[in-house]
Amino acid sequence: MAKKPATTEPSPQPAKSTDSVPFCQALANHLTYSVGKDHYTATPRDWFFALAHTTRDQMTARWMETMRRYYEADAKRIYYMSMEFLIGRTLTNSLMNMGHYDECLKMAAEAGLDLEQARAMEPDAALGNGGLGRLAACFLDSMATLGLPSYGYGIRYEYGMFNQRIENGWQVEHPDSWLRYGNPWEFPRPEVLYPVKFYGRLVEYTSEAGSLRHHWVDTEDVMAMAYDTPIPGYGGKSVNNMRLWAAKSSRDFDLKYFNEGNYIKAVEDKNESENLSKVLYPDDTTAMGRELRLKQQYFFVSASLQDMLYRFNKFHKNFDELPDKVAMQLNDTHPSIAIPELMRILLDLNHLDWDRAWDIVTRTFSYTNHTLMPEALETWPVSLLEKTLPRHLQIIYEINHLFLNDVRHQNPGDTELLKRISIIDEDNGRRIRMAHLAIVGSHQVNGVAQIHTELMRQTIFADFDRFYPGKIINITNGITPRRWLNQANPGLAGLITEHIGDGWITHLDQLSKLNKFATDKAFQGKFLRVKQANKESLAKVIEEKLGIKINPASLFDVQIKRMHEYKRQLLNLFHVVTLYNRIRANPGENRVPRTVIFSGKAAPGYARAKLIIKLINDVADIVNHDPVIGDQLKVVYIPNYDVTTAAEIIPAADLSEQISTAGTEASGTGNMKLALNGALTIGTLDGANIEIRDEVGTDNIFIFGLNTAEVAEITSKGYNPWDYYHGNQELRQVLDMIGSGYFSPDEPERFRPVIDSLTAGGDQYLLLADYTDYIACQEKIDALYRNPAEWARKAILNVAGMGKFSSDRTIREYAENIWGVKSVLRPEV
Ligand code: 26W
Repeated sequence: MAKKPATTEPSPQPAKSTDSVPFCQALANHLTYSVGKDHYTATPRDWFFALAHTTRDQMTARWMETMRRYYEADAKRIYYMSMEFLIGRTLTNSLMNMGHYDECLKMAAEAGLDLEQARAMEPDAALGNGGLGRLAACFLDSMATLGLPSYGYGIRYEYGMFNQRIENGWQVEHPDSWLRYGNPWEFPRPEVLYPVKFYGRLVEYTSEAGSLRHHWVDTEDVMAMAYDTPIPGYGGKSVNNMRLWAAKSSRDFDLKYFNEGNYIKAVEDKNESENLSKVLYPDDTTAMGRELRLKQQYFFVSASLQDMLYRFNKFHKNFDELPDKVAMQLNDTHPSIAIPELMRILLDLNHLDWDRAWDIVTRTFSYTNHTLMPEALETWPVSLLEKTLPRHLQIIYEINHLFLNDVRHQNPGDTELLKRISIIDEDNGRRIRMAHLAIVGSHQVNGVAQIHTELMRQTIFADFDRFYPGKIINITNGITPRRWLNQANPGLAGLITEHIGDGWITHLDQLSKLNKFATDKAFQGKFLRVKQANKESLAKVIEEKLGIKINPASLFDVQIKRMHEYKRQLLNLFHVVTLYNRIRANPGENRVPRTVIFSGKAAPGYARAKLIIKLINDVADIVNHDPVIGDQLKVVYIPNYDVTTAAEIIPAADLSEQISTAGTEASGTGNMKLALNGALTIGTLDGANIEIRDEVGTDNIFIFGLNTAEVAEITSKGYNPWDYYHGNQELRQVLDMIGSGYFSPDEPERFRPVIDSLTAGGDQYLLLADYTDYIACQEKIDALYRNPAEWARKAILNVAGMGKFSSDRTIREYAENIWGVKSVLRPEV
C-alpha cells in the first residue's frame, strides 16, 4: 500500500482538539493506536480503518455540538422512521462534507498512500433494497445540510442487501456480511437499551376512577440496543444522528433457563431472539406476510418510540405538547405499527383518554406512499397480529370502528364504501391494510411525484381523498447533489464550478446559469471531453471486472435499477435484438455503435425477473461474440448493482432508460441522477420523468409510448398483444427468436415462458403496444448522436434544468408543508 514510507511518525502527544491536529498526524496516530499497525505492515484495509477513524474524529465534536444546539433551542424534531437506509460508502462523503477532502488528497500524495485502494476496502452499506432506501439516505444528507433537527431511525441489519454474482448467466445470491471487519463509523451504545415485547396476553382491569385499563403480560421480550452513526451535512456545520437498533436477547429470558440448569437452551434462545435484526428482506416486489418481518417492524418502531419519548420527557411533561415538538415520518407503511403503538403508550402506560391520545397521534404522524402496485401494498393477517401483538390488534379495531362511524355518518347507507375504506380487508381471510391505517392515523399523506400523487387520489386512495380532502399532497422526490454530482463526477463538478462557482452544491437551482453555455462551442467541447473521460474509466472497469472490451466512442445506453417486469428491461432488450437483426441483415451500413449496459438485482424469489437476467446474459453472449456485429453493438450486464457501482456507471452514461409502463413507477430517482450527470433520457410519461420533461423542455428529452390515460383506455377495451405481434414484422422476429431458443441453443425452451406471458399471457405491462414507438424513438437518438454539438447542447440543458431535483428542495417542502420544523443553525463563528 505505502509506495514509500509515510513521512510522519506516530507521535505520543496528549490528545488535542482534533481540528488542530494535522490530518496527517491524526492518521498516523490512528494507524498505530486504533489499528495497531505501522506503515510497513499496514494493508489497504488498515489504511481504510485509520482514515475512517480520523474522519470520524473530525465529525464527532461537531456532532456533539449539534446535539447540544438542538437541546438548547428546544427545537421541534423530525424522526424519519425507515426500515431501509441505503447509505453506500461513507469515507469520501464524510471527508467532502467536513471539508477535509483536499487536505487528505494532498497528504496521501505526499505520503505515497494509495487512497483509491484504501477507499475500495470500505463495504457498501446496503441496508436497503432500492429507491425507497436510497431516498432515505439522500434525505439524511439534506436534513443535516439544512441544519434540521432530525434523526434517522432504523434497523442495524447484520446482513444487508445480498451480493449478486452472475454465474453462467444466472443471478446467484451471496450473503452480504458487511460488518465482518467491523464498522468504523458507528458508536455502539450498550447503555441505550430498551425492551420490546411480543406475544403474551391481555389482562383487563378497572382503575380506581372506574375506567377500563389494559395490561399486556406474559410477553417474550427482546432487547433493542442502539448504534449511532454521525451524518455530516455539507460544510460540516451540522452533524445529525442515524440511530439503528440491533436485537439482543434479554437477560431475564436467559436467566429463566439458566436457573433451570438448561445452559444450551438459554444460548439457543439467545440466538433466536437476536435473529430479529439479522437480515434485510431483499424483496420490494411482493409484501409477503412473514412473521419475522412484522416482528422487525415492531421491534424498531417500539425501540424508536421509547427513545423519542424518553428524549421528549426529559424536558416536557405534557403529552399534549408532543405534536409541537415531534414530527414522525413513516417511510412507507413499513413502520406504521407505530400508530397503534403510540396509542398504546398514551392509553395504557400514561392513562390518557382515547380522544386526547388520538388527537396527539394524528397530529404527530405523517406517511409517504412509494408504490401503487397492489402486490407491494402491505397487509397483515389478523391472526398473525392477534398472536404477536394482541393489544395492537385491539387498538386497530377501535381505530377502525371510530373511523367507520365517521364515514358512515357522512355517507349513510353506502356499505360498499365501508368495505372498501375499512382498515380490515374482510374478503381475503381478514387482513389489516397497513396503508389504510397509515392514512387514518396521519395528518398528511404524500406521494413522491405529481403523477403518482394524482393517481393515488384518483385510484387506490380515491375514497380517502374524498373523505379527507387535502390530506393527500405531493412532494416530488429529489437526490443529493453532494453524492450524485460532486463526489460521483469530479470532472463535471469541476467544469461546472469553473463556470458558475460552487454555489450549486447547496443551491442546485444555480445550475440554470449553465443555460447560457449550452451553445458555447468551447464549453460543449469541454463537456464532451469530461463525458468521454468518464466513459473511458467505465470501459476500463468493465474490462477488468468482466473481460469485455467495449468501444468508448459508442453510445452508452444505460438501464440500472431493480429488475422488475414493470420497469421493462425486456423492452430495452427487444431493441437490442432488433439492432442485432438489422446489423446482420445489413452489415455494411454506417451505424451509431452502441453499448447497452444493464445492472440491477432481482428479488431472490422473483423467478421471472431472474429468468430475464439470464436472457439478457444469453443475448449478450451471442451478440458480443458475433464477428458480423463487431464493435457496432455490445451488451453488458454489470453484476452486483449497489450505490458504489451506480456512482461508477452514472457519470459515463449517454442515454438513460426510464421506460416503465405509464402509471407504474411512482417517481424514480435514478432518472434524476442520470440527467444531472448529462445523460439524455428516453422515457415514458411516468413518475418524475414528466417533471424532468417540464424542467428540461420537451425538445431535450425523448418521450415515447402510451400515457396513463391511453394505458387505461387500451386495457379497458381489451388489449390484444397478438395484434401487435402480427402487425410488426421486426417485433415478431424478435419474439420468435427468443421464444424458439436462438439465444439458448443449449435449452431452446428456456425463454418460452417469457414470450408466452407477452402473447397468450396478455402482456400485463404492454411491452408489445409500446415497441414500435420505442424503436422509432431510439432511431431519433441515433440520429442526434451523429451530431455531437447538438447532443452536447441538449445534455447541457438537461444538467442546467435539474435544479428542482435536489433533495434539499424536497426536504424544505416536507419541513414547511408537513413537519412544521425550522433549521437550527450554528451561529457563524
Ligand atoms: C413490503 C415489500 C415492499 C418493500 C419495499 C414493498 C414496496 C417497497 C418499496 C415501496 C419499493 C420502492 O423502493 N419504491 C420506490 O420508491 C422510490 C422512492 O420514492 C421511487 O422513486 C420509486 O419509483 C419506487 O418504486
